[in-house]
Amino acid sequence: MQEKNSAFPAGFLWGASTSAYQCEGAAGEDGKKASQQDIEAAAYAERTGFADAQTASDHYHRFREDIALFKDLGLTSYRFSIAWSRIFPDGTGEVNQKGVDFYNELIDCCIENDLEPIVTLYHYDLPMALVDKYDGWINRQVVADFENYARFVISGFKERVKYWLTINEQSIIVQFWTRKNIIREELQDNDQLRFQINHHMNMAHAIACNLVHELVPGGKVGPALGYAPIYAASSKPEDALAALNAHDLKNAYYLDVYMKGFYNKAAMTYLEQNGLAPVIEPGDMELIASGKSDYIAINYYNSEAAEYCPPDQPRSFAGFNMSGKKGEMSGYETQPGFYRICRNPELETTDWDWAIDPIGMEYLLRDLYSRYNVPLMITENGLGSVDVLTEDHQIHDTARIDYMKTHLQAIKRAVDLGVEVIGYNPWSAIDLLSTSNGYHKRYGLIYVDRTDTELKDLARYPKDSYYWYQNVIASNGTALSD
Ligand code: BGP
Repeated sequence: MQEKNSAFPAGFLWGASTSAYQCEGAAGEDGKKASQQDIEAAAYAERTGFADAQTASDHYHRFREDIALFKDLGLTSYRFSIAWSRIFPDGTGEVNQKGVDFYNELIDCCIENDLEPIVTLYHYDLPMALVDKYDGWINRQVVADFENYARFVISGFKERVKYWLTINEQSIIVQFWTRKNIIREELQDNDQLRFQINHHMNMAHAIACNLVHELVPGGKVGPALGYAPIYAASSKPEDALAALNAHDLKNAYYLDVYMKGFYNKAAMTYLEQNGLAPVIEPGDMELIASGKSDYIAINYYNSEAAEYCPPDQPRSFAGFNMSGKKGEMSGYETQPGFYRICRNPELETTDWDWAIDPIGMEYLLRDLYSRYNVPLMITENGLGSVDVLTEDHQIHDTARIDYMKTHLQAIKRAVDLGVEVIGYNPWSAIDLLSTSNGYHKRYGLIYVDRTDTELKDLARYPKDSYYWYQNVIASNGTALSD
């Protein structure tokens, strides 16, 4: 239990998160060209009827109004991403000054309102021009083009941005690679490419770390990893081993690269034995080892469970629930002879079958701090739900409050045991385009009045969770023990 009236550490960053293509809109405006997510979201909208990224939450035009609401909420940080194709519409070459101006204004506005900007360099939205030119992240050329983009952005904003995040959720990109990238159909059966893309991202990550250290006075940089702690499905030793295998391939495979500069041995051996390992060229690992992360940022929504999987099973990657009806998960990741992810019967889930596990937050913070001993930051955490706007413009999102409260209490317990947690940036600051369910599935502390099919007036209405979080922040967390 949390100690009564115990405050969070001084300077703790009380924030909230968004990503560019999910909230900005203006997808083809002021010189910006399409990103692969603009194209992917349009195709998905066509198939499903969910919204696309063209207008999204119109943050591009309304960021001042949004930031004023963040200020009233009491936020002290705002995590957002930069759209590469707003800066370099073709991925490389000509800079789009209007795109640079937008982020200059956004960053200035954060600072004027006492919000620490936390900037993600890449959140799934590769310029489509680079996909057309050379298949995007599949091709090593992307690493040099990312360096050019990252150097430009980091140099430009270095005086005002101290906290940088490199690439959002490499682990999720591996699992859902055809949703997070546009991949030609004839390549989609080649699972090795998932890990090749990730290898290129590891190089890009290291380059970005080095650039921040070279260019930003006092700069801090880290990955933003999608992370689920993995429990054994039972106390059978073979399930415990399966959970360890799953941890190695789904978590340590990324974190060891970021924090130790090499690939987790057991995970890499499994990939090699199964023809999935990335091609590593001379010099790659030296580059990767040179990029040091100052902190680990974690996007945490749910924990997972793993069980023994016999070697004769067919391989599959993560399934998903598209319907928002409990129990309609399409499947679970199966790595033959290594592990199978399974439902954890001990935990309640969201309507999208994501296990709700506040203790998992405490578990992962403790575990990561013991393993890597660097400060930790939460850059996503939140509850996706169908929110209802009442006639008098209220949103009674009590389940979200409960979710955030229990997860923050878990963070505090980890802090009380000595874990250095420097910030909490829940997903999401405002309602925005879900990666899977348009505006049907909302996460925001602030409601955006639009639906998938109707833009309406895009007015902003604080939800009950906004006022609850405001109280938590004003008390520096002591209100969590009430
Ligand atoms: C994370 C992503 C976010 C966000 C969130 C919720 O994986 O970094 O971009 O969308 O998940 O996912 P969804 O929108 O599919 O519910």
